[in-house]
Amino acid sequence: METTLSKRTITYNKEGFSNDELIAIYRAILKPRLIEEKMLILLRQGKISKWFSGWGQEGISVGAAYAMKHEEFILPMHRNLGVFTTRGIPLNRLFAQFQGKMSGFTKGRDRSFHFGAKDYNIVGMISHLGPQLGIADGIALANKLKKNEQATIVFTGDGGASEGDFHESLNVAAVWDLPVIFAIENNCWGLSTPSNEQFRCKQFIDKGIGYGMDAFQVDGNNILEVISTIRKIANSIRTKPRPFLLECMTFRMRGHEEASGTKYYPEGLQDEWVKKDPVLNYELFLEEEGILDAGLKESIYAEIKGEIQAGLDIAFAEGPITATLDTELSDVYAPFKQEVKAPASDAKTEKRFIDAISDALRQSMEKYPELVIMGQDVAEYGGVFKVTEGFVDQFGKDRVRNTPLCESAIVGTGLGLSISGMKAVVEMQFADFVTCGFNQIINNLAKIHWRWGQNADVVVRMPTGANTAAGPFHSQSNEAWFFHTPGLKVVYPAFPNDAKGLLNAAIEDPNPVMFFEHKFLYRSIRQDVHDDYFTAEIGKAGYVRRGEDLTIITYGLGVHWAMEVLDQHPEINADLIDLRTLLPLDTETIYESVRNTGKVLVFHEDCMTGGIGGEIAALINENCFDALDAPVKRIASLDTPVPFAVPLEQQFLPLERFKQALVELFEF
Ligand SMILES: Cc1ncc(C[n+]2csc(CCOP(=O)(O)OP(=O)(O)O)c2C)c(N)n1
Repeated sequence: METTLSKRTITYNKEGFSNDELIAIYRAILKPRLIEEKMLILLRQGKISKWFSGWGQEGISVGAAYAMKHEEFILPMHRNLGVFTTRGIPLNRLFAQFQGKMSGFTKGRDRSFHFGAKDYNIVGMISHLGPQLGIADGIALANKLKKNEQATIVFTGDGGASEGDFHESLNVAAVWDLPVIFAIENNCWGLSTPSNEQFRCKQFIDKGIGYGMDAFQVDGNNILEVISTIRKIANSIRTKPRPFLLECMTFRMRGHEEASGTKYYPEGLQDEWVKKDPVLNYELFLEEEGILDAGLKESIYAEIKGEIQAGLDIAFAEGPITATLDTELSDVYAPFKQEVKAPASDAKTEKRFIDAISDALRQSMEKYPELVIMGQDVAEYGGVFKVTEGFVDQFGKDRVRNTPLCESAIVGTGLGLSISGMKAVVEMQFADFVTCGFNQIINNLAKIHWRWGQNADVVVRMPTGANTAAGPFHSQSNEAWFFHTPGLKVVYPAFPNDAKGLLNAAIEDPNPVMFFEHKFLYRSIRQDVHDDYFTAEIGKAGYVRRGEDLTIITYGLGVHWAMEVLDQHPEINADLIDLRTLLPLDTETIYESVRNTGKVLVFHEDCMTGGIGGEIAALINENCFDALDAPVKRIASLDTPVPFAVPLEQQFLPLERFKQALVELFEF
């Protein structure tokens, strides 16, 4: 790679920049370049793992970080080393991060730039690229609601902009007038794929009009143009919140990552772009202007190289990380010791399941002014199940937000709110639609605390389940998808009082909670529910009935089916356990009961294969084998999608098979 240029090809406008500032910008743009030079050597020596080069794109990273205020959030991508250095991240920690060492930002759990640093107001990416954009919406929403006159900038590549998250996030930002800058680094390639195989529009700014958003294009290699443009946009949106699309034209000089090479680049293309190098052009400009002389240049080089070497010395001196089981396990969740809150009085009112949910939401909204509810049609319409009816009148539209159809962006927005110290409840219109927000839940909400210590204070409400003749896309039981994911909590009440107490508890908990509400129960069951605010313990199962013949372990609608069938069999005295929380699972209660009865039937509405019943059966086998008088029995729905027609759905559901299995186990 070239280290000098004989002729400048970029024209700079230094109006508004003092000479001192121009030199400060020089220091800032030179630093990531010199780090890269060093990294490439270390990579060849096998001393660091993967490296995603930002060589040739420094004008954008550095320019953006330079233009934004320190207290404003930046959400960078994999080529934005310059964001981290310009924000002043200590280099020893950065290098320790690349080496998987303890003093990095993820305790060795994640690599390269996959980390955030709250002290520096940086939220790092996950590998999936696009989800960053939705998080930026949430941070921008928090800024807007707090009226703190802050802007946010989030990056995407031209390839990442093909993801659905790009569309969803820009659309939400436009509809909600969020103060966020979507910076697209258009470096012409996504891995080996050139732009003409990635998108059909001529340029990204053409998309602005489609989103109803202003769009600017800049020469991303011209750092002064980048800074001036971002300053102008940020200044404007701080006081008049709205999003902007900023397309930064540039080129990726090196391979996608160092090992993958650049064979697919047409001959001569890289040579053309060398002439447009953002660092060398700027250096030449300062020299031509008489702002940078040989002595100053030499001392700046020496100073930065010294800083890099000092950082490397510290990072290399640090020993490899020690694996500690306790730390690994305990960091999965944000530390939180639930204090169960009793209601202030004994007053109770008979309520349907749905009213209890509504009650909890209302009282939590009163308790937490920083809580925001988001979902499709949740505002004036009150949600399709009317859970939030009347909420807009009481809490206003800022806090009860109708969303466009975009589950991924909205879950991401919830996370962004949490990063900004707020709380979010996201309503899935039906639990089935969570598939469209799956990535944000599984890869962002669930892992973010373990990765870099940021909690995700988001509750996702999941109206779930069948028995309503609603067909395969409005009936699924999908709790097992989340049960399998460390970092989430999965709550699934069966009674109105539990629903209220557990929903309040879920909102109180700073961790992400998937809250399942069975739609069939919404209006079919009633119970006396405490009027006052209270919480129930997350992670605690309950006995609905006690008996010594056998144990039934179930949750949700299964509890009510089991009660109904037991009523028809007065000769069977069963322990009926309502799990209430699936993750963390109350194994203590399960084992206690199984040891008392010796026979166990695990029963759920979800399909058999890969269902939670399999896990519970395995745990019982491993932990209570000596207490068992019969094989653990599982009863579940058929391994098919959920059918629409009533006779098909009833055959699919497990009730009839449960009746038979219960008697057989009793007689075993
Ligand atoms: C969802 C997803 N699909 C595929 C990949 C693999 N991948 C990583 S980066 C990349 C190309 C990204 O191109 P672009 O967004 O233009 O950014 P650039 O690397 O050019 O800076 C691909 C395909 C991924 N990380 N995530």
